[in-house]
Amino acid sequence: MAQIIAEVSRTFNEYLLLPNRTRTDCSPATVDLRTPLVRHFGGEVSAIELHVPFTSAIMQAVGTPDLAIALARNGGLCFLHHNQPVLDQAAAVRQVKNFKAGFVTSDTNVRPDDSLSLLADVMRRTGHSTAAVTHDGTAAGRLLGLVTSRDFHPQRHDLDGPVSGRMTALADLPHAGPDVTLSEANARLWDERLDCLPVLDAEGHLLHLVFRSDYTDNKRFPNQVVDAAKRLRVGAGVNTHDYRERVPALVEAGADVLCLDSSDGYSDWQAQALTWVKKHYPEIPVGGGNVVDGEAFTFLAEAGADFVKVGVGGGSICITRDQKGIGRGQASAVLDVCAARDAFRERTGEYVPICSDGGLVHDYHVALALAMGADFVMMGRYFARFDQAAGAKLPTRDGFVKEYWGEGSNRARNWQRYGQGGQGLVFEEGVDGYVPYAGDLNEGLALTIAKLKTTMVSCGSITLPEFQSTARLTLVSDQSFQENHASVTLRDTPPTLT
Ligand code: RVP
Repeated sequence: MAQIIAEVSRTFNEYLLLPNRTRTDCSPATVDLRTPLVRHFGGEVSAIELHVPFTSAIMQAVGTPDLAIALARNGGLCFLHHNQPVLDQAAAVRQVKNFKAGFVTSDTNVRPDDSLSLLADVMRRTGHSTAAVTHDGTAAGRLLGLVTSRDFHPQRHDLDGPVSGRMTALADLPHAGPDVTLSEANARLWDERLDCLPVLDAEGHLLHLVFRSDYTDNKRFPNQVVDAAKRLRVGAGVNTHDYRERVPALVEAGADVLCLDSSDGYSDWQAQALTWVKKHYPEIPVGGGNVVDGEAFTFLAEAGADFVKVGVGGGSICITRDQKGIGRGQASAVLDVCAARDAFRERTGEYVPICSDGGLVHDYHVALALAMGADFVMMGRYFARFDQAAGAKLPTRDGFVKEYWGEGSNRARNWQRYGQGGQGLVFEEGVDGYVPYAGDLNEGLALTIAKLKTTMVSCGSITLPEFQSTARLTLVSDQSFQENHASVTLRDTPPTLT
């Protein structure tokens, strides 16, 4: 007969934090959100630390190089998805690793014989007013000159004429060589009163542009997560099917960490893949999951997982529970797995971080997941709402939305994530829909971080380990849950609708 687990499966909405005494040294300015990403010996520092406990979901609708750059600059990490050809995923990783703050890869490029009207079209499309003129019209072509929107006027110049007639030719253009540092480039922008400094390789091919308007940009992100060479860190998803081809390409491209991503990670396939990665690429950390109980955590930790992802069926686009009757309330899953993580540390001396993945609906759910013991969270819906995410931004009657679809939906058809017998995706485990558009990641994430810090301050904590060891949680009844929300007629709600 089946074993019945006596404990009810609970989710984040069923809990609240009690305030603890707030000491005078507790303030949002003193809260430190650093957290370990990968396995390490207790008492030591993890080889990769996040500066804020946020990672983005391994999903087509979410991860892009732009999102990875923005998230790493804010202290978190993006896992670029593997539901794409190996070469495309490796190219995306390379794009993030090649990003140099202040050094921009030109996206507005023309050839010298292109017409001014074509140049105007390109500028309209990219929204940028400085174009590189290269021999082949690409961002890496031999630089012949620069042309800006100030160099031509539709009423004064023949738009059928060539770009070369209005550009500033390379001979008259201050430029720098490949070894220039950002501070040297910035100094030249000011000393020589330039708006833009092209950086060229030894053969004269364009590498980057440095703009005066980006001067302060670097100072905006004191929390960046970077590797030893000061390049932004980025993660990459892998599956248990093509890892023998995918992992080498991702490592070669410079991925900092991998994650085996499956809707059910408690499997021999996952243990075999972990063993293979550890044998062939011992230097690259690799996480495993997803799991929902301590037994499965211990299985993956013993197989070598460097972190373990928790969550089955709680994702906002996920219908696995409806379709297969499999899953567990996310709060119960996190609590159970974290207890197993602590027991594993007691037994082996090794700390294997836990990621709470999916089902975080409100910002305060992040605080609950962390208080329950998660080391970091992974979110899909949350990040899908931002400009930097992959889904298209679409207008509706009430404003803008972004597309967001599950990896188990017909749109993504990520059959490798869903063990349906190796015959492709037989039935959907995810839906395809929309989320409200939320603008720029930099602003949205700052707000969520601000809320997390003030929650921790109320709980009398200034570090995540302190928060986890001192947090007091209470279960809420349905009735008391109603009190979470405002109970007046809101000023912006038309009275007829109440
Ligand atoms: P959410 O943040 O609630 O949108 O959940 C995102 C998580 O949902 C992902 O990280 C993944 O674990 C899971 N997911 C992704 N696709 C699907 C699906 O189609 N069922 N589920």
